[in-house]
Amino acid sequence: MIITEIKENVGYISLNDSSKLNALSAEMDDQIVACLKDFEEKKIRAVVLKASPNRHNVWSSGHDVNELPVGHRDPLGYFDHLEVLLHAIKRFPAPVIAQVHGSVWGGACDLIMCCDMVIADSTATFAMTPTKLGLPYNASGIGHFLNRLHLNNVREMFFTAQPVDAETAEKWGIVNHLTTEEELEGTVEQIIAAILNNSPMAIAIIKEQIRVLVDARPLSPDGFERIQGLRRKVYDSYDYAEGIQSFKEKRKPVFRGE
Ligand code: YXS
Repeated sequence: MIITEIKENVGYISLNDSSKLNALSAEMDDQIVACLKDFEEKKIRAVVLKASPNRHNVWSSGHDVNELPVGHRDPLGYFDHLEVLLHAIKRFPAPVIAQVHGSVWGGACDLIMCCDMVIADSTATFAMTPTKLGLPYNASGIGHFLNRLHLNNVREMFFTAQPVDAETAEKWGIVNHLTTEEELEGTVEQIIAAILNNSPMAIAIIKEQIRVLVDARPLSPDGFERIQGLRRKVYDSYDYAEGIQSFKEKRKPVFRGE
């Protein structure tokens, strides 16, 4: 599912499941989480998350749709394997840098948003797809986008589910640096070289402070319960079942708004 490597205190993780275009299956999520635990024990100073090239030029096709519950169960609960992976990335005590070549879809977009930095080349696109499946994204996931992008751009990504091209992604702030395909690796290595010059303890603490500060959103109990109730309405809906079914049948969904 993944290829891992350690070179001079830097850990490299390559998504490597070309059969489903690096879909973030539970197995792949768990392997990345286990690798991060190993990297932490080895006091790795930076992690690069990238994808092995595939014929479809897809970095990751997002959550494995075949593993999504077909209704009547929260599809993105706190302990869903993908959510556990996102927590692990946010809490890893060193910078996690996404190196992106190719298209990024759905839950993989959220994964990118949880990385500390994103370096992408001109082939990169980013699509946020829950509405394509009639799926109620979760509050923490939407928060990852709100922490990074202007509100109007967050709405455009979620409401259109259209891929955002590399140049727009840089303009919107999804990407730290946009490079040519040839410059991608070199640019990532330059960022890492600068990181390795600095105190790993100070970096780890400042990363955790940033996480605590950006995740600190006041939410009333009524607000929490309203969000959960609205999400249940969606994952219990005809539209969600139709979204999943249409993907599996490789046809365009016909939504009813109920
Ligand atoms: O038909 P076979 O068996 O060869 O399998 C096909 C696809 O079914 C499979 N595949 C996936 N399997 C599980 N989960 C996926 N996310 C997924 N994506 C693809 O990979 C094989 C090759 O795909 P194919 O023939 O469509 O390749 P293509 O080059 O024509 O198109 C590549 C994509 C990525 C444009 C296309 O596969 C696609 O649109 N995939 C779905 C992207 C997407 O909507 N992902 C979001 C998943 S749901 C999620 O992440 C969150 C829950 S949410 O939606 O809330 O964000």
